[in-house]
Amino acid sequence: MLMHKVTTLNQFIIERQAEIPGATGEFSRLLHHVGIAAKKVHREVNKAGLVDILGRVGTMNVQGENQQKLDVYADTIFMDELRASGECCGVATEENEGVVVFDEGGSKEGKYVVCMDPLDGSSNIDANVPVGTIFSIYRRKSPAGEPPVMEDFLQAGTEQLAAGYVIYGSSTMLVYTAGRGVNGFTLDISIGEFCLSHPSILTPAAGRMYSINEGNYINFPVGVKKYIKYCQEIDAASGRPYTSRYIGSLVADYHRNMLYGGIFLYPRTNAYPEGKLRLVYECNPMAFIAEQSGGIATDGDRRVLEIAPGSLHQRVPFYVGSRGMVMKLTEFLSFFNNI
Ligand code: AHM
Ligand code: MG
Repeated sequence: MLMHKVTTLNQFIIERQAEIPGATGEFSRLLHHVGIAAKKVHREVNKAGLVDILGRVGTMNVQGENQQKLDVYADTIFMDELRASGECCGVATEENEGVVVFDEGGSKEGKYVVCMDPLDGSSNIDANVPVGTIFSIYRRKSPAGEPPVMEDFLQAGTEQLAAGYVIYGSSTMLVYTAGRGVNGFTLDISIGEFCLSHPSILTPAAGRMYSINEGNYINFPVGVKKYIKYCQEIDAASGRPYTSRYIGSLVADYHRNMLYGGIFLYPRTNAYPEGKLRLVYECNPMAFIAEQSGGIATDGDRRVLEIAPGSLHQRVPFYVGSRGMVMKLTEFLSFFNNI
């Protein structure tokens, strides 16, 4: 019988490490631990309906949103694994107001900091809708051996060493980039390993799907309203009308659009005058992946990766996806001065 060669995430990380000049095993070890945490969260997400882990835990996160039990669980798991790696000196997550400093053992000497949303889209959990983990890895600016400082976490997205997401969907996938393309790994539960299933992902330049919460239409900037109407117009030559698809779970919406070609939009609204999504641990990692797969990410005025973050939980408008679609949107936005 012909056997296919399977590349596991760990093999892949090690092989890639050898290709990067000056890379050490530390970075690989960190990614390895991200993979372990992802498997643990996968396990809990999959049995969530069977045990009393669903539902709100009763506390609010720093943004005043109800925390769900799985949010708390995922936050703890990732935190524990990153601490255990010994390579990470601190973490910023959606669930914690400030940064969490790891000052025990080797962690103090860790060269890296991680920014993450441990379980994005958690309001969907009760309905069995895909949720995701989003992460971003930076090299610290402060000297190793000392506690990390805010500057380590507030670096522009262009400084990311690696970024990725895990989607807990019909199968669980880990997708990441370390600046040399985007690769996707599907969790094979029979062997408990993430296996390379989507090598060198490139998003179509001309997509045909748009994803936006149209319930907020009245509050959108004029350029976004006009762009939505443009997507809905009939024009056989350019494949319009486009298809509207919106799950309300960033990782799932983004992942589908990246594979099929599309644009995801979260503009400023009345409820979220700065935009809803968080620059540091939601938009920047997705933007890095988008660019590495041939797409674009903008806040309407600026390349997302070049925005200097002012605070950990800063929100920005977010437009990401296929190059042709995002370019067209920005034409509309600039024509109407992005207001
Ligand atoms: P969360 O971090 O509280 O889960 O919120 C982020 C989520 C994203 O996954 C998704 O893109 C967005 O919120 C959906 O927002 P809305 O329900 O306003 O359309
Ligand atoms: Mg989130």
